Amino acid sequence: LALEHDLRLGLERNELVLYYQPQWSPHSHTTVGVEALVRWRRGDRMVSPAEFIPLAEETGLILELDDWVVRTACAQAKAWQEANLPRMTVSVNLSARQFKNGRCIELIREVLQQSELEPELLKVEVTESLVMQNAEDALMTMQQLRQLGVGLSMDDFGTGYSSLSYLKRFPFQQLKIDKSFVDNVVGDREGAAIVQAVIGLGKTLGIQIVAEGVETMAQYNYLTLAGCDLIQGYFFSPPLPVDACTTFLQQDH
Ligand code: G
Ligand code: G
Ligand code: NA
Ligand code: MN
Repeated sequence: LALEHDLRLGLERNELVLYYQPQWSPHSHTTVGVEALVRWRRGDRMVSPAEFIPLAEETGLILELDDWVVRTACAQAKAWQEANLPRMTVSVNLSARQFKNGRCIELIREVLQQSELEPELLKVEVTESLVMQNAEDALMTMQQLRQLGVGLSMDDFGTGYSSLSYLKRFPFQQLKIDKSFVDNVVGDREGAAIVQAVIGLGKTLGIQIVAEGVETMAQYNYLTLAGCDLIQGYFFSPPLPVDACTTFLQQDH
């Protein structure tokens, strides 16, 4: 396959880049974290991971790709710290494949050691559907990550089929309300009620709540008033190339 061949070469030729999307705390009025999102600079085009992650997963290239993502994100977080920026977490997305076979444990242990990043500053985002594929294995991997001191975030919350009891059973410190719910908080009573219930649940269980895909002032105001802990989305900032993100973080405090 041409695309597979190109992606393999792309990895070797350093054509992959990480963008970073700031996460804003309305409470402290600072950026307290970033999510690393991979892009592929293919010729003069920026290719979205939606186009190549599925292929990478089919072919096994995802292991190398995730490896690169974790190393790059941790090194960058460490560099920001050494540049005396405020403490900031960095979140990475891991594929199901990396997560299920527990391979990510060794990878993350090694990368934390090499980068000398405090484990607490790394968060691993896991989707609901991934957890559901094999709950027992996923739980074991999560417990091992927690033992390393790494944070766990449930991504795309509300889009899968997980029961609410999973929130209690799995050691998540953070839950990300999917954009599809954020889209409906303004002017939709039921949409607003769902989001408020999730925020309330987070408070009760001691889980930090992040709203994803916040695009408008009205959404921002609503979510902030409802007690949402962190805001992520175009309203605050799109995912940024590393230099633009550094500038953003310097101006932000
Ligand atoms: O940034 P964007 O909206 O284009 O991302 C599209 C999808 O790709 C999202 O579901 C996101 O979670 C996923 N994604 C982004 N970066 C990574 C990555 O580094 N690894 C994996 N496995 N998925 C990623
Ligand atoms: O699946 P995951 O939640 O990791 O992916 C987040 C995706 O959402 C990324 O591809 C990112 O580029 C995108 N994104 C981030 N903020 C916004 C936003 O405000 N609006 C839209 N439409 N997409 C966003
Ligand atoms: Na994510
Ligand atoms: Mn998400």
